[in-house]
Amino acid sequence: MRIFSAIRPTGEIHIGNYLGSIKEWLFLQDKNECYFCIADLHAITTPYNPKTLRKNILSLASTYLALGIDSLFIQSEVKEHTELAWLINTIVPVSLLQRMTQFKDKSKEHKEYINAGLLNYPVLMAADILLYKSEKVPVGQDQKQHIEFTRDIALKFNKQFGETFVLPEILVSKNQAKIMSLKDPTKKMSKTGDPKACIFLKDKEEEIIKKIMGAKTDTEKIIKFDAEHKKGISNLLSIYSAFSDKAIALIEKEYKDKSYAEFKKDLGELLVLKLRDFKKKYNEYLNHPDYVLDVLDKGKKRAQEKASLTIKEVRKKMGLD
Ligand code: LTN
Repeated sequence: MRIFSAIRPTGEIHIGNYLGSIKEWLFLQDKNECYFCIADLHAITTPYNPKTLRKNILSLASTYLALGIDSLFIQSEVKEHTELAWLINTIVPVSLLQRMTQFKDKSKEHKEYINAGLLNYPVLMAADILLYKSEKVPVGQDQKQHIEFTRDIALKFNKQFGETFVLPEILVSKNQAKIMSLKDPTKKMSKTGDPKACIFLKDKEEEIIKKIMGAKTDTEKIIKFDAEHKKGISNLLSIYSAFSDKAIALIEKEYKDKSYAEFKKDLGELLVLKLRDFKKKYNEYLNHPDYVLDVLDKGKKRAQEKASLTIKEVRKKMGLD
């Protein structure tokens, strides 16, 4: 199967990102033709600092490599992405773009930064996906509308210019853990909220322990999964289970007569141990930028090979060649 996904190089990666998507990519990478992309052209549609963008890209690449993802490339280095985005722009109704949820949300969030790139964000995303004739796109539920948009555009193009694109499908993993904020377990863990509510992969060991010990739980003192009434402890159980590969029922049994404090202490130590290995590898990659650049260059060439074939086909169908 051909698979495409991307992540924007904005901010740090946290355990919610890791358990929610990256772990799944790792699994997919083994058995499929995968294209994983660092979406720098999407990152510049919201306010950002040009002085740190490149550093963020390399840091994100090092993070992925440390986690085992290596079918990696940088979006802006494969020019076919922008070319295809322009070409399909010409069949996209503006009203459709104006109705997209993310556009409306981001426009509210950055009132002074409502640029045409933000409006056209879904078009570039459709180009990312269609360029590789991707069949499946592993993303979070929040991206569902973008994938549906991509299908609609692919269908429209195929009708207008002849069968060209594969209609991609969203891939929602069954065993994907949705990790919630440690301070408000009704909300998703997020890199933009309270830093005490979020564990970043690069957090210091004492920070990890402190954040877990300070996580919100209920007053019942029973370690039991109940996503409705015991959201806090259920979230911690999910994290424990995902990092230990133990079933939640087994963990509940092991902690039957133990306190929340004991459970949190063990969870903190488990995370420290798991993330220690990651951080060691991450630092090695960060200290060897030549190696990282080489991986990205190979990724670029591999992506370009596929992308240029699609562009050729599209140009021909649209009468440009
Ligand atoms: N919009 C996505 C990132 C993204 C993407 C893509 C995901 C850019 N291009 C193509 C899947 C396929 C996000 O913010 N998570």
